[in-house]
Amino acid sequence: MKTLLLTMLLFLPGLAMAQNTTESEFKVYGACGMCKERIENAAALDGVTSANWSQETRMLTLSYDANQVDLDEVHESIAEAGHDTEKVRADDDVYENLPACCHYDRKAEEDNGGGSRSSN
Ligand SMILES: [Cu+2]
Repeated sequence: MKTLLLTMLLFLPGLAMAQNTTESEFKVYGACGMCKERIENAAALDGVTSANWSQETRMLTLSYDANQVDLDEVHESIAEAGHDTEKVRADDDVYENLPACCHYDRKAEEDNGGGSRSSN
């Protein structure tokens, strides 16, 4: 009896940790191998089990536990690191501070609502 209880105590946490992994793929703007590292590091939030960005296709493939992390948080984190995603645009300042080799062609500013900003 005592052994059974012990076995259950050891076993239950294992069950609770069973992960529910979701796969997702989205576009992240970047240029070189440094970008790849930066993007993948920024994407590696708690709950993300793997992040792989392709320099060729500019697609980020993500495996994550949707109970632990929201996809929007990953977009935000990548944008904070200086990279536009298909959903979130990075701050111009952060982008400007990237090394020269990392100055990728930016995402079109189509979602800025049509107001003309010609002055500088
Ligand atoms: Cu780069």
